[in-house]
Amino acid sequence: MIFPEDFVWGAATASYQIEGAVKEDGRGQSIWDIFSHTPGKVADGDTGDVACDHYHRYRDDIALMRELRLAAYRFSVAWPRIQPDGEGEINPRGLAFYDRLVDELLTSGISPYVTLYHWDLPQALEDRGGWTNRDTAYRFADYAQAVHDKLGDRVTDWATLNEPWVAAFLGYGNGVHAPGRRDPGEALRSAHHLLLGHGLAARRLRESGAGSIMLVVNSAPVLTPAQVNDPSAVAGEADAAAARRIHALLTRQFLDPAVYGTYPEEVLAAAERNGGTAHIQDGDLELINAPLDLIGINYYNPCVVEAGPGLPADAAWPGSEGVRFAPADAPTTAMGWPIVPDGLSRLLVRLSKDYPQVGLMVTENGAAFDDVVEDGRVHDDDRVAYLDGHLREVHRAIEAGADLRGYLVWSLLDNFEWAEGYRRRFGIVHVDYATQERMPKDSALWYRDVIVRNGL
Ligand code: GBH
Repeated sequence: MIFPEDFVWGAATASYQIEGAVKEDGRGQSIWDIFSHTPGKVADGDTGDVACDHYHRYRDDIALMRELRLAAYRFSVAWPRIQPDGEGEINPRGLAFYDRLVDELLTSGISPYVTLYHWDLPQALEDRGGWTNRDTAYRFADYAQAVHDKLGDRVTDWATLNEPWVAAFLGYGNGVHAPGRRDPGEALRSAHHLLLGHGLAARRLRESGAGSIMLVVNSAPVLTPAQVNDPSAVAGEADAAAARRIHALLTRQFLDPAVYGTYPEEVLAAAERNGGTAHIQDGDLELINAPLDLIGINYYNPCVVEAGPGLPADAAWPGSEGVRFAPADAPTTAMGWPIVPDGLSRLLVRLSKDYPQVGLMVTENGAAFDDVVEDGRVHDDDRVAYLDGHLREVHRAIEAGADLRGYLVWSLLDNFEWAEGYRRRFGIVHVDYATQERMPKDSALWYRDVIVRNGL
């Protein structure tokens, strides 16, 4: 099973999950500093204060990437390192870190993929309403410009936002993520302002000569229970309607405005029921519809739903009234997420048909398992099987005609898994947090061989 010659192989991380050094070189606070230090918000009271100490160890980490033969490394920039107050003055010491990181990557022959926002909003902006405040979108565009001004001579591949669905609906909807607010109307408004921020930033990046601009979404095929193990199962009308609505709320809410400048009617209906649509101003959709090179897809598991007459909306899913979120008949990871590899090919083929003018890249895929260190090794056959199964589906999607440019595993390192803290390990490289020692798991060595062969 050989992949296209120019297929990009790599790994991904995010600033707050790996950097640590939260008080260094003038970094301001982010909503995740405040949230993780609030008792009861993160498992075991974990915080990103030290994380993988990547801020100090990036050289060694890049040496490791090189040993693993990665061609690409996707990382995110911490906005509060660049603008401690979220606006105005640029902090040169914060920018300098990413400058060193990019230079070290390029020297090592690894292409940097820069994500501008992976959820660490400056707390100073949250104090003014965060993403519920329209002004945050404009502040984001200014910040994006500042980062591009510094790195744009060497970085060609840019992503604006990581998973705006999660930022809006877990951050402001069910409150499981920072800033921990719970209001369906605020969540929908935040989603719109995130999109506006994307459009404004994408335009600024384009004008500044950025090579490639991407929006990264968490997406999933939305299936009925019977479709999990039987892709050809035909759903009844009520179940099919539930699945269509959830697909609109999860994926089309972001990709339709970005690619076509339109909102699905399901999103407008959800807004109507939760405070109205006044936050969607004339001209916004045109701004959001900025030319896009790539859609980044983060895939972990399918979304399984059926009709649930009379059920209220889930807090993370305003507009999901009458839908039941159902378990999947499939084995699960340590997160409890079902393992359905062919969900990835089903998703990629569908997106390549729905958005044919934009290329696709798998920007995250991976799994947490209960790793065991034995004689200084982690024999994570479960993770190898997960990755192998999903890569076969990536290959299948390419054969079916999807314009798929690359695959980035989540994650390079075990790291701070948001509300789950350090107890959930997604890395292909094990991190001993007591010593900060890194040790490639069997999955990392397996992945290196896949990259070298450009195939399975
Ligand atoms: C990604 O998010 C992140 O980008 C990354 O930072 C993170 O570490 C990684 O994945 C692993 O979690 O059906 O309401 O229960 C994953 C986002 C989206 C996963 C929503 C679980 C379930 C939503 N996720 N999803 S719900």
